Amino acid sequence: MKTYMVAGTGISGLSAARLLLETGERVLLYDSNDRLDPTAIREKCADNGQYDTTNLKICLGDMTREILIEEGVTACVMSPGIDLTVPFLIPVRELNIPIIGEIELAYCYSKGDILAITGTNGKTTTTSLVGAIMDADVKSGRGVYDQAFTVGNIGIPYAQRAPLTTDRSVTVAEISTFQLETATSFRPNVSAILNITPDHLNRHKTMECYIEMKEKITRFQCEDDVCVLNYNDPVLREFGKKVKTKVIYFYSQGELEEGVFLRGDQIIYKKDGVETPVCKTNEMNLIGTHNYENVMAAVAMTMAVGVSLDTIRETIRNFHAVEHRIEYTCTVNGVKYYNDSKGTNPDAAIRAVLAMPSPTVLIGGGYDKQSEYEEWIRTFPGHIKFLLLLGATKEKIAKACDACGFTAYRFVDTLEEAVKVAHEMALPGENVLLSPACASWDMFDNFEQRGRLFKEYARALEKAEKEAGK
Ligand code: UMA
Repeated sequence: MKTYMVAGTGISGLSAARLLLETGERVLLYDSNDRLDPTAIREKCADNGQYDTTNLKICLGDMTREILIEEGVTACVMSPGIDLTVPFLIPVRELNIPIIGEIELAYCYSKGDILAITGTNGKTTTTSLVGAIMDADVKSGRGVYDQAFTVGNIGIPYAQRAPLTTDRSVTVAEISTFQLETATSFRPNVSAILNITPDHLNRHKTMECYIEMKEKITRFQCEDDVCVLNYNDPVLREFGKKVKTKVIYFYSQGELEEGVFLRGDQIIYKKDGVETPVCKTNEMNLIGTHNYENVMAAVAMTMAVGVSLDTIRETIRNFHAVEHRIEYTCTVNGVKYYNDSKGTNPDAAIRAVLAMPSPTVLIGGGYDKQSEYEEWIRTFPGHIKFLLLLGATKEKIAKACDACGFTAYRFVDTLEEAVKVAHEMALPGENVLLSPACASWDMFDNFEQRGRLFKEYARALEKAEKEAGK
């Protein structure tokens, strides 16, 4: 029996701890937040008695060399949200205790094929679509796999599903750079890098480090594996020349000799000189070029593992936008409300701005990831009639607005106030869009909570309108 220190008591840490306890290891579950309640953590980990927590010890606050030695810690499993420069890792490194991430741990206990998706934007949509295609492949009974699992940054920790995988299963994983940082052997059979634009620079420091982290998804892949890359992204187009795996490009701006591309409104898969039409963009429920790219990446990945074109086609046609991604919420007084809480960086938020069909009141601002906002603001003319700013970045964004000559903005203190003011400002036929271009951690637990609250406030307006008999 070995002792693992599992750092972080969020969903990754709890899942990693359960996996280790199930496999007979001892777990020191650690969180630097000493205000947490150890009894509540133990109960959560036990999950209504489903897991035996006899070999679980909980430790909060400071981590010391003495504790690590006393507990006999032999490996440290990190949750992705924890920065690798945190002080508690100093004694861990001094004692030469190996540090891995929850993804790496899960991978070590996982069987079957793995399709892994990374990229700054579109990861969740692409992962959901690939997951849906693999589910349909399994359901068809004539497919390549017996079981499919969708895991990772999308919200279901890989460690939660890894023990269920088999030689005949496939795991579709959304992988963030935070998760790649602590990967030491993670080898997907098919990887995809959708795009790379500046994000999380407060953690990765430079764009070079961030790119290196994204490219790490291919680091342990072999020649027989596949890497799917966006030909429209100059960094990825170049990267395709040096990667040792087979490369399949997808491209929304022109045609390819081989790969998946858009000709007019038709997505085409081309291999060995043979062109196969996949589907038309107007047959899909997703809108915007960025979404067509996500679909093309999904086509490339699932064709690479031999899923039938009929299954791929039918799933694409039935697929809907994921929650918090330009998600239509309701209409109040002729104004459409869209929740794009997952627009957590300027690039993602630009896509939402460009997708708005008529003048829009935008709600932006949030946790400071040291992003630059000028490019986002420059897309406003013709789309955004007013910007309501909240959160830690509101002043920084206001300065960027002034520098770009965009003056139609004002500050609000809460999301509820933002929705109220937006409601007063938007005219029938216009839109209200929550697409903050920032993470949520300054005011909310996560972007999901922020998005759900936005929808709650918008729906309360809708209800009030109905009750008033309008
Ligand atoms: N903690 C410490 N010390 C620290 C910092 C944090 O002990 O210095 C503790 C906190 O007190 C807390 C725990 O760590 O108890 C939180 O761990 P976590 O932030 O890794 O959160 P999880 O709940 O495990 O969720 C993580 C991902 N979160 C992050 O990467 C920030 C989730 O991605 C992911 O869905 C989940 O694992 C399952 O894989 C969310 C996310 O925002 C959606 N991801 C970023 C993004 O998409 O931009 C990368």
